[in-house]
Amino acid sequence: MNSRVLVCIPTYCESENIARLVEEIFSLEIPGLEILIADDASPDNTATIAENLRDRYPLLTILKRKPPYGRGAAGRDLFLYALEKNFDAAIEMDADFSHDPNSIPQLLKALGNSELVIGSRFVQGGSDSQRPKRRQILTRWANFYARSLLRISVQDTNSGYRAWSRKALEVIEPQTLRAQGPAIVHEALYRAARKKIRIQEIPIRFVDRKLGFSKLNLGKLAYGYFWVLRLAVLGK
Ligand SMILES: Nc1nc2c(ncn2[C@@H]2O[C@H](COP(=O)(O)OP(=O)(O)OP(=O)(O)O)[C@@H](O)[C@H]2O)c(=O)[nH]1
Ligand SMILES: [Mg+2]
Repeated sequence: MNSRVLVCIPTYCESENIARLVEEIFSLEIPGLEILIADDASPDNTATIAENLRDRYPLLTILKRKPPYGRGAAGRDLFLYALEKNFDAAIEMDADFSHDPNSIPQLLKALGNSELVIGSRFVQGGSDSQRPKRRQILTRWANFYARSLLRISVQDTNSGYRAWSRKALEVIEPQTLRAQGPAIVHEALYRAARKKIRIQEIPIRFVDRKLGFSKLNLGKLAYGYFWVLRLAVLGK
């Protein structure tokens, strides 16, 4: 029997990206693959655009989220759906094409001999060379900060491009994840590492978004740093 894989995509104002992303993922023709989009009432009609694709792609589901909104809360709902619907694996990725959908087969292949696979910019063969230098430095610094404080021997702790086995998802207990913002990537990884989940990194080429706008701002960045510190101090 083929395993069932859920590609989990949080969206806020991704109207210019979402249709092509869904098309590209389904064109990979991976047996057992479904897509779940968790949208936070995007005013640019991202959810409606996605819903209109359902005639062509019945294996696409759209979760129109209610408050509390946020990347973290959406991520938690995506994981919970994967567990509730008994998927064997879940892939989380951004909607802005910074994560190349063509890496999905490699992520799934690597999941064959590990429990959590991270698409990494900082292992051999990976890259983050196309974004403005300022953004690259910011990411490097945030990564150094998280690795040191959380004592996780993963090269790219910030990556939101990951494949989770069902076991790894169960172990992190998504229902109790608390970060509302992007720091959910650290919270989830921290739990997986503490529970001795087998983690593997594979190289990805990370590129800047071409369409739409970044939702990362100073407030979210500061909140992320605070969250990592909080995790390191409290251990949960
Ligand atoms: N549901 C939901 N999704 C969000 C929210 N904020 C961001 N996202 C999605 O999360 C993914 C990552 O967001 P981006 O805005 O690209 O942020 P980023 O990748 O951390 O930052 P950049 O490198 O500047 O693009 C994208 O798919 C966004 O649409 C949110 O509040 N709710
Ligand atoms: Mg992005």
